[in-house]
Amino acid sequence: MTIPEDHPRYRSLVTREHLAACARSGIVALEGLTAHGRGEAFDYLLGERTTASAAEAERVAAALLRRAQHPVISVNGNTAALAAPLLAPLQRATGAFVEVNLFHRTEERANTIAALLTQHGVAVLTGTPERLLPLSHDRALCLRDGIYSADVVLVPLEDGDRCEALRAMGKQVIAIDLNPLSRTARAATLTIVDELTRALPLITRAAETLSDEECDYLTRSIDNRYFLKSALEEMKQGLTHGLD
Ligand code: PTJ
Repeated sequence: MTIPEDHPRYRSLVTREHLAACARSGIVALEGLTAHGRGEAFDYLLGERTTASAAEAERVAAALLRRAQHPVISVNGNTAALAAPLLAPLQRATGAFVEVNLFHRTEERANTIAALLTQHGVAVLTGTPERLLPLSHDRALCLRDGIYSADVVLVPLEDGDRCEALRAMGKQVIAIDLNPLSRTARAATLTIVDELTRALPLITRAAETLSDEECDYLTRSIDNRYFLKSALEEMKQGLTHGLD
């Protein structure tokens, strides 16, 4: 259908149409549509904007990626559908590897997503995935030279057990998750409570502009609970004053 540009929820409706089309072409898992709906609900409470604490977290994320020896951006179906054009600039600014890692994994989906990313100028890691993470589902499958060897992993938008497994392996994990109460958000080294397509350009910009000294300073001690509490505080304000 054609969505009228003057509809008050134009951007949201266009995004939903796009995700539905990506579900039909196999990029997004059907379950990914419900995950998106949950994200939208939290974003409403944030006022659909980047809060000051999220902007701060985005600078810390940029610093972590810049300081990493082997940074990897893990991409799932929703991330590819929503943000494929935003990943190549982030990869250039941080030198991160990009690996496709899926919960609802089929080889066909993984290849379709890798092809989409490549079309958008992303250098996607290739190879034969091995069951290298201590998980009983297919997110365990990853590349030895990719996520398995990473010291810093950026995991946009996912469920929590892999984040916990990566942390247990001694890796630093940066999550982008609109739900500050999710397992991922709580287990990560650093959680950015912001919408993915707002967050990625801000991380890229910070990675391009931070000095080495600023990166050292920002990564010296990271208080994830502060970022989660700040996001919850913003959401409480959204609930309290939503009708003012
Ligand atoms: O592509 P696959 O097969 O790997 O599957 C990906 C999904 C997203 C289906 C899978 O990882 C999943 O089920 O995730 P969850 O457990 O629903 O977690 C997704 C989290 O991302 C939720 O906490 C949402 O609030 C949040 N979220 C959804 N959309 C966005 C978001 N956070 C930031 N930006 C968004 N656009």
